[in-house]
Amino acid sequence: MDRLFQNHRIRARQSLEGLWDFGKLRALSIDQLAENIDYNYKLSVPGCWEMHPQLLTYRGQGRYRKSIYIENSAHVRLLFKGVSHTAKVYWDGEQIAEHYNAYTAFDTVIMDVQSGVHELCVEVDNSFGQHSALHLPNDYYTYGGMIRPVIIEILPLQSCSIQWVQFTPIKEDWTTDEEGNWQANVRIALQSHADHDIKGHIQFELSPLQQSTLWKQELPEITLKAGQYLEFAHTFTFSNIQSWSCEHPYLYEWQTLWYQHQSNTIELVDDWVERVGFRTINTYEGKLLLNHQPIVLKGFNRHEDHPMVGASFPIALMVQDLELMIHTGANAVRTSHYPNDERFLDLCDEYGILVWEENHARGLSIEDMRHPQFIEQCEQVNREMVTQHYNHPSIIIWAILNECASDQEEGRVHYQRQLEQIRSLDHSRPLSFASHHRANEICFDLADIVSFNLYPGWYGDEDPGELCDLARQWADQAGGKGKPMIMSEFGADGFYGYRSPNRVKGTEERQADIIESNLKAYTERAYISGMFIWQFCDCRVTEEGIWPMMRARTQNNKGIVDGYRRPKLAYEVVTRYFK
Ligand code: ADA
Repeated sequence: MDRLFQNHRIRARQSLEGLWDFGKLRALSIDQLAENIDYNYKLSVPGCWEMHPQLLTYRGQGRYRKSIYIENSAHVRLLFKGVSHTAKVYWDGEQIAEHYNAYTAFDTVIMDVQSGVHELCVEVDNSFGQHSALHLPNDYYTYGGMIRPVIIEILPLQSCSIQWVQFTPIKEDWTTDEEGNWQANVRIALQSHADHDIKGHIQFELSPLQQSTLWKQELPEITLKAGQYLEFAHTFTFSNIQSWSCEHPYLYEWQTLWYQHQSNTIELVDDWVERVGFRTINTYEGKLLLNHQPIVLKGFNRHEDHPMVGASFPIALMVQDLELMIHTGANAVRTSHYPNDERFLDLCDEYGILVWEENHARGLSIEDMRHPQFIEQCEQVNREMVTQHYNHPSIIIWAILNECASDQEEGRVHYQRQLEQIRSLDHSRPLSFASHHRANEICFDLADIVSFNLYPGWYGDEDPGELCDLARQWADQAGGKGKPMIMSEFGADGFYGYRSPNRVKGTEERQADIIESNLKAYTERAYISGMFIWQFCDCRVTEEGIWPMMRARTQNNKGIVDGYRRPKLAYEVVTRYFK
């Protein structure tokens, strides 16, 4: 399934996980594909096609096919949690949806589906080219396929469905917390699928996990016109609440229920369950405050990549990554450089791991940012990332545009526009971006937290402490004064198993030395609010572009564990500092 808990108990839904037919598509031109396809392969969904022995390096287009049986006529919702990079969805041969970007979800509703067998096809394209501003040859691999879960839902014909629910915990006063008093602002959206007016009411319920309901409230009856979309918001007050923190990641279930009123009956027709946590996150006088207390983030940059599964992680491997991180004493992870699989975020909520989640953009030059679709594609990812992952208490920072052109006026326009866009979608979390522009950075005034990617000891031989103090000065001079500072990347190559007393670059010893000198400097400095090691695990890089020439074994080898999660020497060093 797509979540780690039952996020619907009333709505009928099923995972479309399994073997799908798959055929490569031959491109006749950029927009035209050869029509006749031989479905020569069977591929697992979710999955990356590179895991198939005959498609190990396939970059291009392909079509997936599956037969779907619908028992009774209904509206059908299809939910794709991640198709890499682009998807065109066909139902009985007719195109019904299109989506760009591997790392955010999309859905589509097919109205009035008759009972019987139907054909669902998904055309997937992981090629680079003019259609794509964000997926480029890069220092990580972008796989092909339906890499995250696909879900089918059955929506009753004359009814409405809950579209989304946003839960924002609020605590105005931390001085008198004995009663566990909290508020929450709750926004929801309803969509009628009926062809006439329908009446009903919403009920909200709050329950600690696996326990009976703590609080419930029924809203007054409303009428929805045929096909009407309706959004509304309420603020509620609760007592006896346990707050969510790293040490006690206390989660509640927030249920939203739609009861439909017929002439003499009231029927529970749709539901939406979220797991929520009561916590606040903000910045104050150079500190990052979680529940009003200063916190220092200690963690890793992590690519969703594994030699056995590519970017399509089963839960067991997500748990393994988190356990390895937690064992070092880490309390945070940065989802470099794209929004992550939501099940990983569910796990972070449960484990109390704090998340810096960022949009999908790495190392774009000003020329890349001039791509005609750059604005639209970025804003779409931002909107989908924030609205889809809004309720995760673990996410405490939204970030954008890693190492892009934030040193130029033309680039600044994009930083400003995107940060404003995210603020308009969510004003409850601080914003940041990771910069490598040192003294030339010009966008720190736009963010809430200043963040530096610096590699002392690896790309240069500066002293990490001196460089860090200098970075604080650069930030202060460039509009970042009074803002918390995070070392968002530092690290070094270390080839797993390459050990040598000469400790040359590339040995596990040298990697451990460099990481140690960085960690020593940052943990000693009170003005540092966070540090993210580059990186958790080695990852594959694209064969296109400069990358194979820059990266031995066509991998970024800076993981403190290798691709198979075997710890390098640096792992123990990190454990000493983080613990
Ligand atoms: C960067 C970048 C990472 C990675 C790293 C490195 O600063 O943000 O994606 O490329 O450098 O390994 O050099």
